[in-house]
Amino acid sequence: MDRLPIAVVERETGLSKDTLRVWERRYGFPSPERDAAGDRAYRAEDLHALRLLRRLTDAGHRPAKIVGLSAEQLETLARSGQASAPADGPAVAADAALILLQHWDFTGLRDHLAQRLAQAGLVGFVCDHLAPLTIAVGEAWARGDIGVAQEHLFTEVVTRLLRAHLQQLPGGRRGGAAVLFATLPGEQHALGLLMAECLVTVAGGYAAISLGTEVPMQELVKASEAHCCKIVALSFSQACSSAFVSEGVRTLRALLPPTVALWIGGRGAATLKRAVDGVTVFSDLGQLQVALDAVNASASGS
Ligand code: B12
Repeated sequence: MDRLPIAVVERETGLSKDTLRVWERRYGFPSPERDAAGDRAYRAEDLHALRLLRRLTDAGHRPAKIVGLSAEQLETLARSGQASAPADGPAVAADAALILLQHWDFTGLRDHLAQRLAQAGLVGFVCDHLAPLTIAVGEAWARGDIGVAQEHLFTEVVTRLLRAHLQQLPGGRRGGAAVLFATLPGEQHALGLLMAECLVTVAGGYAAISLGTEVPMQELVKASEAHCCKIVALSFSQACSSAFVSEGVRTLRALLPPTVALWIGGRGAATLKRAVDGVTVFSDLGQLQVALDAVNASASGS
């Protein structure tokens, strides 16, 4: 039978190691075995209940009331959704895009977002509309208002829309400083990275090269050499543990030549406790925009 280390359970459920240990102590669930080294070893079949618990506690249910319920009881609770959630739980976002997604209206969602993009321009759309909407979609998924298929649909619609728009922009490949965009193995979230790529492309003066998600570090290094990259940009979502971010960043930094800058962003990046030489942490897209504006200003001044 499969047994999982605590780090894997943390990544798979979004429940922190501390929460897992506290629940074990207080409520007796989960109750991992110990492996040969004495470390906690969780049953793979407990993941389902733990994911449900994550969703329900995010929706406002108190752990004391629900940790320890069977997976079937948790499923029933999750299915009953808002009816059983406390009245002050997060409201279903009124945003039209979320409503379209909840109704599986793929073309409606595409048209709605395309209209917003046309109105706001790429930077305004990404920073003011898409970034908060993406968070709202994640919250709707965590509450059980939408399923994984709808989350995938959202990602698909947004990715196609932004990629189609990027293709129409004047390409910056020739002469511009090459920036490689990627995530490390284990990080599947790509929308934050794509949003950062949009801002860099619009800023001009850069050649954005997207390698997508889960790129092995050695391959990233090879790609950066092949493209004579000036910058490697990584994204770490909220799903990344601080240990994953810290280890990934430090290892890649050591593999890249010092002449290549390493940019990191996303909510997970903010968990990097100590500054690492040669690594710039962007707390949000606004900070990236400020940095890009500063580079543009000094380039036009010189
Ligand atoms: C879409 C999505 C998915 C898709 C991803 C598809 C894809 N191709 O991208 C799929 C279905 C695969 C998925 C899977 C999972 N997901 Co998910 N997902 C999301 C969602 C809705 C969007 C993710 C995203 O791209 N966010 C982009 C933005 C919003 O992220 P950001 O970190 O805030 O970054 C911002 C800036 O900092 C900046 N930025 C980001 N990167 C960079 C980089 C640079 C260089 C710069 C300058 C700036 C920058 O841009 C962003 C814009 O504001 C989020 C919701 C959320 N809040 O992020 C959940 C979310 C991240 N997922 C979550 C979870 C739990 C998971 C799974 C573990 C679920 C599971 N058990 O299978 C897996 C993990 C997969 C993995 N190993 O990576 C949780 C994490 C909970 C936690 N730990 O706190 C979230 C928060 C949902 C939730 N509310 O519970 N997910």
